[in-house]
Amino acid sequence: MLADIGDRVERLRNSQALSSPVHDERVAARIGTVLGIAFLVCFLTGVLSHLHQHPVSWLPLGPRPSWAYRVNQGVHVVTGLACVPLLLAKLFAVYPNLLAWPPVRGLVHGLERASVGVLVAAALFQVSTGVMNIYQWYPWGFGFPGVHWAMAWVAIGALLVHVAVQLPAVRRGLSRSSDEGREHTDKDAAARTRRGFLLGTGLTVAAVTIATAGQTVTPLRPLSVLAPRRTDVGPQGLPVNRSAAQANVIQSAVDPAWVLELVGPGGTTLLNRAALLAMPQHSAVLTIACVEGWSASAPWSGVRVADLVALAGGSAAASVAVTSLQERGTYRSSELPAAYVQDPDTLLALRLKGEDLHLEHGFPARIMAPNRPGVLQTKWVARMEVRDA
Ligand SMILES: Nc1nc2c(c(=O)[nH]1)N[C@H]1C(S)=C(S)[C@@H](COP(=O)(O)O)O[C@H]1N2
Ligand SMILES: [Mo]
Repeated sequence: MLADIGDRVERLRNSQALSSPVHDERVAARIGTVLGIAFLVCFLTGVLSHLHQHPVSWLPLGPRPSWAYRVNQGVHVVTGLACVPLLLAKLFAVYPNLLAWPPVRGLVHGLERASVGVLVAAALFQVSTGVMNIYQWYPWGFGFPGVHWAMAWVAIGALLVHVAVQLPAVRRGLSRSSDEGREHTDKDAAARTRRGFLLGTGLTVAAVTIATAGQTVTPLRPLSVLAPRRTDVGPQGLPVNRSAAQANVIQSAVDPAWVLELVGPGGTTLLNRAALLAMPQHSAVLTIACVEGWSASAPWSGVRVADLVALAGGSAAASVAVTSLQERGTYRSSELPAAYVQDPDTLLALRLKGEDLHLEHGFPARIMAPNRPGVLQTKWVARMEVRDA
């Protein structure tokens, strides 16, 4: 019975339908190397993004350089999207190997096969949920960031095992030119097919990159046919991520009785918009750099957070906990570590491009700081609590 299945699988594997010069160690090694590098860069930028959002004492990420998070996140999304065609091409190059019979030859081989299964599943999960997140389509019932973070470790672990096991094959594959053919008769045709497949994969990666990178690289904007966001479209010429209606703040944000509740060692101060506008105003070109890859810079102005901290009686070592009028949702609150608080460009922004802040961009007041993930640029601020170290 088993032998029978084995025979059939073997016949299928060797059949004309499955045979292609593309199912070749050289093709797999080349695509695999590029995929491995893209995956690793995507992983590392993902870890950095996570540490920006969940600060740790051993890696103090600060407000400078101001462009770092935007570049990090652009690279994360670009390399993640590049992994989609690379992963599909790699799977196509090697899939007859997945049909090898018997499927498991002993313990080590079994573990190696299992790690490939985990790798393929985790990589497909990461790229597909990542793409769905960029397009803000959430058909699942779990919180995206937590699961994406956990699965990244599963994927990178399986990748390291896979690379270690396959290193000899990768070396062999890379050292042989993809032109030399094994079969004499159709050697040239096979080499041409392999070259064409590699070229096609490369062009697909380039096309995906060009068609999406314009959401942050302005000169590429006209070519960004696949990018979900145009960074110059929206109220005051900026995109909106979470709208006032989605956050359920349409009424509370325009209530004339709105005051900022500023809590600190010196007690609680209530400041309305007029009082905030009467304080020294500071302007800076600041960037919204969304985790989803798009970013947009504009001139913002408002009160320096450091000035508010001083007013509340906080020291230079104080951090600030920010809470929004928004009553529910992960991004209704954020924390400004001391390094951000002390940066002269960290603002409680009241105006954008010389106009009052649009409701969609966080009216009456929002946090804007350099080198900060978009998710932490809290809109519709209600309360700031100064916490001295
Ligand atoms: N209160 C609140 N602030 C928020 C969010 C939110 O969901 N609630 N979303 C954040 C995210 S994910 C981004 S990218 C920026 C987008 O700012 P914008 O809509 O002004 O472009 O706002 C941030 N501020
Ligand atoms: Mo965002």
